[in-house]
Amino acid sequence: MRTKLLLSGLLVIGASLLASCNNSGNKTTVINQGLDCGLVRADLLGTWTVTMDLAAPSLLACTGATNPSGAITTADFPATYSPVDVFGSDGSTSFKILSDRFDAGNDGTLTDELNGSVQADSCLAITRLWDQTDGLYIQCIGTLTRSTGVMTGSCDSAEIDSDANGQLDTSCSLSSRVNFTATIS
Ligand SMILES: [Ca+2]
Ligand SMILES: [Ca+2]
Repeated sequence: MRTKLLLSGLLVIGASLLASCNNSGNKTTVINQGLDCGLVRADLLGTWTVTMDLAAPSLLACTGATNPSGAITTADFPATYSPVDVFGSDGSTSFKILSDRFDAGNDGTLTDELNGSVQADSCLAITRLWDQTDGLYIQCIGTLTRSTGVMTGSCDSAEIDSDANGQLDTSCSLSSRVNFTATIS
C-alpha cells in the first residue's frame, strides 16, 4: 500500500514537471511558468531604428561620482544602429545587445552607442542609447513583441561616465518619462 502511494506521488510530481516545460516551436525547451515569450537570438539581430518623443526632461536625484543637473534633450533621435551584436549574459537569463550608431548622427569617438539586454522569458528589455548632445546615455525600459519586431516603452533615467574612463559612474532620474519605440528589421 505504501509503495502504491509513493508511486502515485511520483507520478503526480512527474506530470507537473512535464506541464511546466514547453517547446516554444524553435527547438528551445524552457521551464516557462507561463512567462516565456519565446525569445531567440535571431529576433534581436539586424538593424534597430529607435524613435523617441521630443522632450527636454531634467536630471534629478543623481547618485554616484558627480551631481549633474539641468535639462537634457532627445533631439539626437531618431537613430539607427547596425549591425546589432547579440550575445548571452553571464549574469541573467537574457541576451545582451551592443551596437554602434549607423546614421549621420554617429559619434565617431564612441563605438558603444546602443547597449542593454532583453530577458529570454519575458522579452522585457533595458536599453541605453547614447545622447551625443548631452554626453550621456538615456536609459529606457520596454517590451519586445516578437511577432512584429517592435519594442515599446519609456525612458526614465540617464547614465553618465563623468570622468570619461569608459565606466558609467553616475545615475540620474529624468523629471518626466519619454516614450520610445525600437523597430528591428
Ligand atoms: Ca559611433
Ligand atoms: Ca567613469
